[in-house]
Amino acid sequence: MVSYKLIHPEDVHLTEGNRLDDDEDELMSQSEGASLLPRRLPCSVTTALLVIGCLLLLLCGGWLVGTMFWLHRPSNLLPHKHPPPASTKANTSEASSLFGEICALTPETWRFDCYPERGAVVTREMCEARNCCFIASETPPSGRNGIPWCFYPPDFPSYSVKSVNDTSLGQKATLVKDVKTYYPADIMTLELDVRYETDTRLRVRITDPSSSRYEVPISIPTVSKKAEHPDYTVELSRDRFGLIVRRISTGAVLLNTTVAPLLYADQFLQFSTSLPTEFIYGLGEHRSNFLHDVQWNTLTMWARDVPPMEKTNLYGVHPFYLAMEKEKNAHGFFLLNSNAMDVVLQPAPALTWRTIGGILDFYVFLGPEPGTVIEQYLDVIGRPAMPIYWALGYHLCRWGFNSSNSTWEVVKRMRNNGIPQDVQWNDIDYMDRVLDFTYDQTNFATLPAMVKDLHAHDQRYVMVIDAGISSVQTEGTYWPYDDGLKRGVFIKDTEGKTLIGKVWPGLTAYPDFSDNVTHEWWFENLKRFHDQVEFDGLWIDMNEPSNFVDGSTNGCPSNNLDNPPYTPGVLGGLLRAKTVCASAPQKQSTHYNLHSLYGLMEGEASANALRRILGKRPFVISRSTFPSQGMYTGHWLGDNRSQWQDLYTSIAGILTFNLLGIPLVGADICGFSEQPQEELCIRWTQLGAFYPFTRNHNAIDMKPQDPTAFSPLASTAMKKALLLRYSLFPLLYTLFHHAHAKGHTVARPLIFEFPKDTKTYKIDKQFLWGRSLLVTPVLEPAVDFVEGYFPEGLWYDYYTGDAINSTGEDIRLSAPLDKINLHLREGSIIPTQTPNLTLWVSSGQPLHMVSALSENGTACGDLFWDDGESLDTYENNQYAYIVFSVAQQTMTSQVLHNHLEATYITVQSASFYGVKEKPSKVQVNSKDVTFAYRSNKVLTVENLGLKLSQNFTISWN
Ligand code: MIG
Repeated sequence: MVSYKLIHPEDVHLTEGNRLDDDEDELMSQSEGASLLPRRLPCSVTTALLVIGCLLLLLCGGWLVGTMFWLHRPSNLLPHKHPPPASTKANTSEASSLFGEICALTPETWRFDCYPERGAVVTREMCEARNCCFIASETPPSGRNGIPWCFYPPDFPSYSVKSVNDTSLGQKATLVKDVKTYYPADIMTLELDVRYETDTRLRVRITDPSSSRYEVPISIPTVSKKAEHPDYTVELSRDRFGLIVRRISTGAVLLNTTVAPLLYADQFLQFSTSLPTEFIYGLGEHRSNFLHDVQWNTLTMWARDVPPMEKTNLYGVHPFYLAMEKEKNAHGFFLLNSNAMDVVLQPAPALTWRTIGGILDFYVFLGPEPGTVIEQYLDVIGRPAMPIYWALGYHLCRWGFNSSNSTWEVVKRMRNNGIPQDVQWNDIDYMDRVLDFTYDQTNFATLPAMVKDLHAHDQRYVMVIDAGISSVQTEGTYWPYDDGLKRGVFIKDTEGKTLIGKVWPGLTAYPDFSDNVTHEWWFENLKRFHDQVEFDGLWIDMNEPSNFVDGSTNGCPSNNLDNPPYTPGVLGGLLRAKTVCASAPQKQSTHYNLHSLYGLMEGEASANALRRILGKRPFVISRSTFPSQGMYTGHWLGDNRSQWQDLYTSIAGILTFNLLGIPLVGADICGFSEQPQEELCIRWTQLGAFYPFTRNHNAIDMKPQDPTAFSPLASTAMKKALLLRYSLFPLLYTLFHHAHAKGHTVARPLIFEFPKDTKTYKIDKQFLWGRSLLVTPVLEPAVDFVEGYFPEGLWYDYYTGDAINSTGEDIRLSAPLDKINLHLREGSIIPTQTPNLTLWVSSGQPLHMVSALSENGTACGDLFWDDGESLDTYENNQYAYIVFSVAQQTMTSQVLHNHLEATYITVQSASFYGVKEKPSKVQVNSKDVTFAYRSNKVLTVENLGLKLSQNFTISWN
């Protein structure tokens, strides 16, 4: 009997308390021995070490850390000793009561749902027909989000391992089973392929060796050589197939799929794993806190047009999570699968992947820091594009400007008020009868002129393009449809007729972006429209794709794609809900498989078209997203509301998308639907000034909410926030460079910089830009203060240089209506710039260096600079890169790469926070200069006129 407790005998953690704060001190000291990462910024006491420290951090991003000191241990595929499986055919009452007792031994938190069908009130009969355990628990059978009443017994028929063979990358094994499950088309023989791709990356594929199945068509690295010193081991449980992946350095179990059976039927693929702790992040796109709730929380993935709400599938799909271990290491997990799926989190803690197609193809990333996990994930899916400079300016949009003149009016009001604005947008109301690639010749007659005027003011223009193409215009009057039809670019139904749905222009056809022919047609449409309106970037909306009718105007046929044996918990209950029929064939596969890739494929087509038309870095913002999207587009969080709650949840959304490789992300500032209060809009503009992508957007019929629409006091406060953002452009641009070059996050959760401090694990009311600028926004009405958490160490008020010496505590900060709190972490240097009304103008202005000295007087920072718009400047070496450091009372600037573009910039002033004593003299390049020293230990030197392209020193004593 007792042996049945051992459903997961390998995982010693399962029986222990899993809370991270248990034995914190002990864990701390254990992990510190093993880790090379200091708790503070790695600025060393001597200059030499300092430079190495800065270089390592900035150039290598921590890659070197962690790989050197672990001894190579041959990974093994150990046979596993398990209790013999009990009979599931309980013929006698004795046997069935035995079965009942076995079931009762499974703790509630470890029950893996055997009856996930929505709406089904599962009865004992239904459950036992599946050979599963039935125990009605106290909570009602809420199906998706409660303790399952019907769950797998430990001996549920599963695969066993028949043979294991070495391969050049690892091992292959055959998995077989002889009992079918309750879903049709069980695949009884599987191939398992374990690939030790790198020391920090494991890939596992489980496929059908007898026939090939759909695989996600994104390009991923191929590896030809097995990792030599993997940080992990892989063990195989043979009698009942399961995989256990451990981190060698700590023994932590990162993956243990023996906790529940593997199911692998044609349209039902499922496995579960224990999680080392309840600290789990990622799994977009969902509206939630940054830290996911593991209390029976099902997150369904299937691209869907719906205003964000909790616990529903939303616009994008990202089957990736980052998890923290007890030892405070991080790892990542990516299931490369695009079919509709449920991800079930339960308090064991454990996680179940339940997908209805494709194959099981997954990666484990060993980190061990949160940031390196993301780098490793982006090594697989692709790193984000370097944005064109003005992408980082202020964007103003609304649905319902209603005319080009009223759009233009707002632009002019912004200019007259001296409020920064780089980009003006239009929503669908610019179009003629909402037809893509047209504009309303009456109400938007002056659109081309407005765009010319924007360009004359170094401003840019972006307009929306929807996915659906009107299919009912008189033949010969609407080229996009006529020509698309000729070239066969539209998605067809199963009978080969163009599939017709309904969106804003009425009846529409949907371009099949999985076909290259469509990309060419898309390019030509954009080119033709660009000949009329010289737009600079694209907003691609409704690309889930969205449909006002379910499936098509003819519904969907009844077949196993439109009505699969199991449908994940998608909003609306059916795959066709508010989109096109799953059965629709597309060039590369069925819509069933490709649905959630629609936004990715349209994004790629759009970015490539812009490259060709403009010859510059493409700017595209997409609503629907999938892994790899960051290579082509940014994202906004969709149709939020003008509510304080939406202000708060936007932070989690932004942080999550930074983990998912789409750092160019923002929420609609001041809220999309509903009318924002002035106070909310001020606070939102302040927070929004720190979204990597900053756009104010508003729904039709709502009152104007641009910065000029409010009282002078309000618009002054908003202007102040935006000027602040513009002054930080050199820092933000540099952070995007690191995202592009190394896969770093831009808007960064505190846990990424302070993984040893468990108090940061839940924080989603504050965040960092990069490693050092802490943003603490006000998220509630009627307050003039805000509480923020300050990890242990010195922090400096960005505006004054006043120091806070935190022991790792919550600190109350003053936050009058016109202020957002910003703090600089000790040890950092950031480049800032005199702001102007556009980034183009700002970008020629002088720099101001702000250094926040650590306790021992050191700091480091860097700057990436190029012409802001040319393609592939980093790849083509057309950029400047400068590293700054402070040690022994000397700031040094070191030009590591020098491209002519940077020579026109000067460094005009430098401030040093935390200079303990008033210097007697200050020298710049060994010449005495005047300086100011304030009692709060801030040293400032001005009027420097230093060329950025030449090394310099500033020293004091
Ligand atoms: O069905 O284009 O999320 O930003 O303003 C609504 C009109 C279509 C949805 C987008 C929103 C945009 C709106 N669009």
